[in-house]
Amino acid sequence: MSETDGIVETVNLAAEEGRMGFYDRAKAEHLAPLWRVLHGLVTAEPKVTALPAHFGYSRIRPYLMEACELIGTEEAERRVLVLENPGLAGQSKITPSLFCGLQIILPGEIAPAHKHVASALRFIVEGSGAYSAIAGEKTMMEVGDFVITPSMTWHDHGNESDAPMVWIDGLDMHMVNLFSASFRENYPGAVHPTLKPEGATMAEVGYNMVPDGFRHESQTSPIFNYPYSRTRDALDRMARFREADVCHGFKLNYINPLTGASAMPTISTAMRLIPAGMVTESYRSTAATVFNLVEGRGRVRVGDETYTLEAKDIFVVPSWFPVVFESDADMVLFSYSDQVVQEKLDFFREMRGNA
Ligand code: GTQ
Repeated sequence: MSETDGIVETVNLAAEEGRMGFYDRAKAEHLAPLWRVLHGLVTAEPKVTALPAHFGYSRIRPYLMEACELIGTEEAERRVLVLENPGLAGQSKITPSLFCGLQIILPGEIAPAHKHVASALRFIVEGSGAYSAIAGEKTMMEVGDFVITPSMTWHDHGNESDAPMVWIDGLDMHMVNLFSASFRENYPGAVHPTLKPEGATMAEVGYNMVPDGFRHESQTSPIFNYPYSRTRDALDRMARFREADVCHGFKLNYINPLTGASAMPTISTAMRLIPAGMVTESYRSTAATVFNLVEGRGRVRVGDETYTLEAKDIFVVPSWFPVVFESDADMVLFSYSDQVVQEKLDFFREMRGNA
């Protein structure tokens, strides 16, 4: 990409020679001619720098185990291997707006308490019996659970089981940093004191009822663990009487039960079931999306790439890349994306089929 790739097509290139002196003098005042860059800034179609990518869990897992031998959670604060988009190397980005990491925590370890403006989601990939403590309430985590750490909320993680626990960390930190709005604090002590018994929040807001006078100021859902057992059950029952969407199969979006809005204000989250034998119609949208295959087997086509998927694999569909799923055995896929932000800002766009 050269400096003038964005030059407006009507600009007379021969005449530009005579304007160079002006451009140089303007530059000294930190002024630049828009007509030399405009069409690189306001493009006719999305200029996508991220690439499709597939992270096979069986290939990655040994690196997570090796990291455990090399560094502890106290020293690292969070023992995470960042999944980097090959088109965005060195930026800790899975897409321009989203972070994706795999965090591993061994029996007896604690990831110390801290809080930050960035919101985080955990999606459990391996193990059981580790907990996340969020604002003083613990939740035990199982494979397929979707757990939320809202903005500026104290959180620590611990593993009380006898096996390693691995989860996906999805964060919106790159959105926060785009606006130079990041703050972080470490808690004085490894763990935050317990303020509520386990299951308290689920009792308050998890049964389509709320305590009289219940108040919740945050835009993030008060529910911070959406257990897989319930999600899976809902998908199963839905698949018995609804038609599958030709592009998405059976797709359920995670919502804030108090408002019906996205469970997190900055990250859209969903779980879908693509029944065995289904080949979806091509779909593309401006929402860059990270997927994790929870169960099942099949393939996904992202642009010109085809990936064979095994359970626990992660893959990325960048903005505006067409995606097609081919399911061999009932595929259950978790996804997170920046769709909700684009919708709020009125620029989300999607295209179904090859239209
Ligand atoms: O668990 O708080 O992967 O703050 C990156 C930043 C995890 C966390 C990450 C974080 C966390």
